[in-house]
Amino acid sequence: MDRSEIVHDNFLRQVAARDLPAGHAPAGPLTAVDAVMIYRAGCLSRALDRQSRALQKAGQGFYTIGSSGHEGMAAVAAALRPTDMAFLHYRDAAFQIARAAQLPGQSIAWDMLLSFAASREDPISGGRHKVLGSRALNIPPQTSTIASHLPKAVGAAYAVGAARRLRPEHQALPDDAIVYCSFGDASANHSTAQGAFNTAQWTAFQSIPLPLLFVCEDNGIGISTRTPPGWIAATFGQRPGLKYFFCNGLDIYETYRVAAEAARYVRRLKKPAILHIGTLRLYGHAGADLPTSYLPRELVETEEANDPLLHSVRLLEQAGR
Ligand SMILES: Cc1ncc(C[n+]2csc(CCOP(=O)(O)OP(=O)(O)O)c2C)c(N)n1
Ligand SMILES: [Mg+2]
Repeated sequence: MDRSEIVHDNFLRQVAARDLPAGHAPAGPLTAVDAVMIYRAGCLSRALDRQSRALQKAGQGFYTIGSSGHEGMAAVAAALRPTDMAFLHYRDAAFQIARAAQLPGQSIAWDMLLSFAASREDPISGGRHKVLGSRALNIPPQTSTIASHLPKAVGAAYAVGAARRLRPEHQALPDDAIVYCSFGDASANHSTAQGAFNTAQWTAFQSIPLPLLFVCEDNGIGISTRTPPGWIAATFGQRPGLKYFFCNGLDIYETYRVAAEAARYVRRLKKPAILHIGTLRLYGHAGADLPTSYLPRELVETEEANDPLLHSVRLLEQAGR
């Protein structure tokens, strides 16, 4: 059976039986309204992943790399402003959906489905490819060429300070905007990514403003190659000029709290930071691959048992929502 069906069946059965994975109690500044919005964004993201597979089977969709396991990114979006330009990892559907909830008049599910179907009416790619992105939401569209968006994000963050110094030119973002840039744990090793981190650090080291929040979505794997345990914390924990934060991406309360703290740091000091988010990847890399062919079945099942949506149901219930 397809792992996406297994995850879906587990979700329905476990929610009905209140058989939910254990974890910390909800804590922090996340409001009830935002907690529910974040959960709903995660549910829509999950439904779109399932729909992309159905569309592919029907010959109507062409892209199945999904966001399942990364639903906690909705909590990061909630901690930012829609004017904070966001360069997104391809698993950030929940981020985009949550950001759409911050602006009136958005039809985000429809727009994303047009993209899945490679429709020429897709407002962001015109049908060229399935991409995340939205002009209204300040999400420039990216390809899935890993790490290619990191140098662009560094440039955009530099431009926030440059626009202030060179009035009245090029003032595309508010003076107190920050730039957000997410990527996967394997992408972090790419030389293009390394060049972007170094440029950000080199700039910050000289106290040149660079309000940039990097986010590493660490699901422990890149396609079928596992990241050595502890690598992301080890490599990012002590970089000069790049402050390190960590949160558990399965906990929307913790993710919101730490993302808000990291965003506040970047916004106030106009210095770059990196938020390392512990997450997991459900259903393999894309529709075409079978994770149990390259990972031990027990590991796949342990991750499925930690479905972030199940954690969110528990957290919302514990918070009395
Ligand atoms: C420049 C480039 N090289 C290789 C690939 C093929 N590729 C697609 S996804 C991926 C691994 C990404 O892993 P990670 O950054 O951990 O993100 P995840 O899919 O786990 O969220 C690779 C190597 C690519 N898309 N772009
Ligand atoms: Mg990964």
